[in-house]
Amino acid sequence: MGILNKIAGFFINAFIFAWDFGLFILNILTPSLKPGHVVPAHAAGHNLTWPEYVAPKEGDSRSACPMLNALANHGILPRDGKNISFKELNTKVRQTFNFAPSFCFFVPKFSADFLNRSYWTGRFDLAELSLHNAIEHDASLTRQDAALVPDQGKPDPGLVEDLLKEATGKTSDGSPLLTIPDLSRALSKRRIDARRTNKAYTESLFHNIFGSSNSSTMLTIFGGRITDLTPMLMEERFAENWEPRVLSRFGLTMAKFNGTVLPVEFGVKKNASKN
Ligand code: HEM
Ligand SMILES: *[C@@H]1O[C@H](CO)[C@@H](O)[C@H](O)[C@H]1NC(C)=O
Ligand SMILES: *[C@@H]1O[C@H](CO)[C@@H](O)[C@H](O)[C@H]1NC(C)=O
Ligand SMILES: *[C@@H]1O[C@H](CO)[C@@H](O)[C@H](O)[C@H]1NC(C)=O
Ligand SMILES: *[C@@H]1O[C@H](CO)[C@@H](O)[C@H](O)[C@H]1NC(C)=O
Ligand SMILES: CC(=O)N[C@H]1CO[C@H](CO)[C@@H](O)[C@@H]1O
Ligand SMILES: CC(=O)N[C@H]1CO[C@H](CO)[C@@H](O)[C@@H]1O
Repeated sequence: MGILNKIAGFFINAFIFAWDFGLFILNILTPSLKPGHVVPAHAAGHNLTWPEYVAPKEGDSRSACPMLNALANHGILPRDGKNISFKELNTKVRQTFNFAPSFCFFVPKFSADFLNRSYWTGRFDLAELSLHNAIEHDASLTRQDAALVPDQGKPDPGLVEDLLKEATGKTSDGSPLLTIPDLSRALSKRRIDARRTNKAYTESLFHNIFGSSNSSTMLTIFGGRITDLTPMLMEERFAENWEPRVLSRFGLTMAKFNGTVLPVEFGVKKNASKN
């Protein structure tokens, strides 16, 4: 990457983090959205009704990300998972999951960069996002490592089952709930197991933090609810009447999200050093 690109990158990131922090403050100052009204009018999923789910067909493109695959399975992104613009990814993730616009720009921009494409004009197929050690990394919760299972586009039902049965919490209506310690425990088990079974296993602080971030969305956007996570992780399908559990008017900011991610990652470390 040229020096000018590096300088531009620095300013773009500084701008995104300042923007994100501004939204974090606005969320504190403004009233939350009402349950049942999180997905905006004119977006798929508004009024708790999602477009039809169709399981992926032979030849469709799918990624290592359960939530993005669900967008394609419901036709919110193209059903074949192909020829998607980075800008479209930004919009659809914001409308569907109530992530803040700062986050929804940051991750697709990061993806365009690692695919050497322009965020503004570039297009991609979902499977391309699974480039190993870009975002995709070893010891995921729903996929075997890429060295063992090269097709990262499908969940591994055994791994998903292991994760869901870690849930020790209860919602007020008594249904099972995944908690921060549950997620830390699941991640440390996966890291130990992946290190043992995959000769090509790699781990880095960068990917550990991203692993914790990616999985912490199960606690924030999905509120840890096992009844919603089961169809999402097993079939990459929205539960009936699903909506994001984050009610902040400007969506889930990176600044706020860090408050979940760091305790999860810290919990993994503590558990690992005890053993
Ligand atoms: C904005 C664009 C997004 C991109 C480019 C993206 C990309 C990815 C990729 C490449 C992975 C695989 C990482 C691994 O190896 O485990 C992943 C995992 C994951 N993503 Fe996304 N993602 C995006 C948005 C989202 C959203 C909006 C959510 C939740 C609402 C989400 C939730 C997750 C979860 C829970 C995992 C972990 C799955 C596992 O551990 O097996 N992602 N994502
Ligand atoms: C929202 O959905 C319910 C049933 O799911 C329906 O009765 C109602 O008319 C819908 N409201 C709007 C504004 O579309
Ligand atoms: C991808 O989409 C763009 C914009 O709609 C279109 O111009 C292009 O022909 C498409 N490419 C393929 C391979 O379908
Ligand atoms: C992007 O470009 C870099 C530097 O030229 C290269 O090392 C890398 O393999 C390219 N990545 C992709 C996904 O093509
Ligand atoms: C969130 O944490 C990550 C890594 O821990 C850091 O790189 C990033 O700047 C933080 N984001 C914000 C908005 O504080
Ligand atoms: C939803 C989420 O937290 N996605 C993260 C997954 O990991 C990538 C990079 O490894 C991050 O940029 C995303 O924020
Ligand atoms: C993977 C791992 O070592 N998990 C352990 C985390 O800590 C709990 C309780 O301290 C153990 O029961 C787990 O086996």
